[in-house]
Amino acid sequence: MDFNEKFTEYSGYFNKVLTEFCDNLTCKPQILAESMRYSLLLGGKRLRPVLMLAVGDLLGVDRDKLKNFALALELIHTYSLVHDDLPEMDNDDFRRGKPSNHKVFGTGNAVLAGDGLLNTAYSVLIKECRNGAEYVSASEFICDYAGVYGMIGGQSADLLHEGDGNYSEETLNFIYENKTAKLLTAAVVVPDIIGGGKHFSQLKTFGSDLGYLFQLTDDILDVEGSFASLGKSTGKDEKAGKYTAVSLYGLEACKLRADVCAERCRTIVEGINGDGEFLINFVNYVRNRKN
Ligand code: GRG
Repeated sequence: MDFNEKFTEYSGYFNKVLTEFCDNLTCKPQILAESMRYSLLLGGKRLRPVLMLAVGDLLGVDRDKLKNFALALELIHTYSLVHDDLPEMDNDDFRRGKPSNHKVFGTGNAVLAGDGLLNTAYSVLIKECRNGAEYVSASEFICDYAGVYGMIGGQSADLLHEGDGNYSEETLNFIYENKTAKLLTAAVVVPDIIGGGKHFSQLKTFGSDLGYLFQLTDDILDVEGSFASLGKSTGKDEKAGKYTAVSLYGLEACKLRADVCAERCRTIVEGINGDGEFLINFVNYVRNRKN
């Protein structure tokens, strides 16, 4: 199977899990379930679930053991996008090429849809904890990395420094590491925790490097990408005077940094016993992505 076929196989498996979850979402009033479903089924790339399943395959961890962790992570990721698009945050009218949640359901409902997605993710994780100590550890890891010492902390720093024009490289790294890299790190570390934790530190570093690479390519795409391929507005960072890796290092230096980061990721995968071909191609895909 080539990379695209394998990617489609992983995302197809996950989309079935997600569709079943959406079909069983019967909360009332109807608008709550509808707005949660809207953002979940808007057509995301499912990068985090795909990564989790692929690392599971590399380590020999059954995907049935991972599917609810992948679901929880995608629920958390989707809530973060719904809240990030709000006028009080990044103020984006489009997401994945379609109107953002608040443009369809209104700001109040979008806040609640995000809250509902996050809260339900924790219900899913708490249920997983009944399966044993390693499931508790994996759930704890996701909570920590999505929370105030993770993604929320990164978003808070981003909001705090918005409009500063420029700030230290250290602050920029803090934002990227927490806002972007921590959820990707959770995706690759959870299969290892479930599988016995043999490659914990290698995979933590892989997640951190992959997250930085992802954010670098995000900054590059904001300059070089198009609405047609990204499904969201471009050129926003420069217009808003936002400090990014591109404004700090320049476009070409950013590309070089992305290359170095991708190489570090590939080296880590090569150091793990097993078939790492898909993950190496995943790194190349993130480096060269157009959306
Ligand atoms: C609101 C707590 C809170 C956090 C928001 C999502 C986010 C954190 C910020 C968005 C800004 C941004 C561009 C972050 C980079 C990483 C990211 C989450 C990109 C979008 O992820 P993809 O490409 O999205 O995986 P799809 O649509 O494919 O699911």
